[in-house]
Amino acid sequence: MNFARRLSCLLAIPLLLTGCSLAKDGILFPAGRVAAIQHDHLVRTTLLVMIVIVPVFVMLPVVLWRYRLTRRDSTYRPDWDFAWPLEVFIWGVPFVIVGLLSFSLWHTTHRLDPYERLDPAGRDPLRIEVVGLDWKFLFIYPDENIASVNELVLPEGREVAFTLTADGPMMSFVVPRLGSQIYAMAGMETQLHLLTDELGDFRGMNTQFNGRHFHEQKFVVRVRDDEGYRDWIAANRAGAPMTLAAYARLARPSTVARPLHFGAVAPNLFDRIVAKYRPAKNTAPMLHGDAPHPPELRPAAHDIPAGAMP
Ligand SMILES: [Cu+2]
Repeated sequence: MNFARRLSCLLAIPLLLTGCSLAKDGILFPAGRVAAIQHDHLVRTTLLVMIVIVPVFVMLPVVLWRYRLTRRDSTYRPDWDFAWPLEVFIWGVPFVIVGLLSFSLWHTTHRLDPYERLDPAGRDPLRIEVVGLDWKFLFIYPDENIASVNELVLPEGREVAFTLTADGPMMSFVVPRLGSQIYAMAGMETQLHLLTDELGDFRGMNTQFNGRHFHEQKFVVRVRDDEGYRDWIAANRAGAPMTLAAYARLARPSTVARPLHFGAVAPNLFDRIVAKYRPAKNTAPMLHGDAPHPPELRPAAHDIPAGAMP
């Protein structure tokens, strides 16, 4: 293989590696306000760091070639030890870049505080309660009194205020195209605010390893216009109610083949799930006495078939 062909093969590698992004998924294709800010931050950071990386990667082979052992005519200055302009350049550029990166990161981090409201008009956000289960996600719409499993439908352009918890091990709730990574833990509540600005179906998942069926803990996020959202709510109402017994069954480690829909939700279900991991009142915190116990954990015997839920 000649040099040119070898070089073109080498250049093809990064091209092949971009294969994953051709699916138009992930942070490079933001579909919401938060993801857009994260995307811009990523691009800005990459460009800033390129100021250092590109010259190094270009000059390293050039210098190696120019001062190679077999070359006799390059200038060689053994007495050289210090030069102010060079020192200022070598230390000054990284200093300025680190400063800019710090400022950019500080600024972006504060803009992306998941507890902060996003809607500039201050309209009421849509409230959704998320419960991370082994190995599915339960979404409760408290204002609509409905719930779904592994299907999250959001109205376009409306701020969504999530409250998250887990009933089992720690979960990491991620919808890459909405820019949303946040952890959920048993007995605790986390908040997350998102604003969608593109219609479509997006991939969501748990990225915190939680056992055997971890890779199946995925869900679909459907961003719909107001009419589509209303239709989904209406269709969802036909589902069976999510009683405490139905929830207890759902919470057992298992996977669901298709999204499930529930037409009503037991009162304060989310708060009950969070409270389950708190010691009962008037009980010494470390004593287990009559404190509620976490659900029994055992491997999934079989998948719950869709529609089999009461
Ligand atoms: Cu925590």
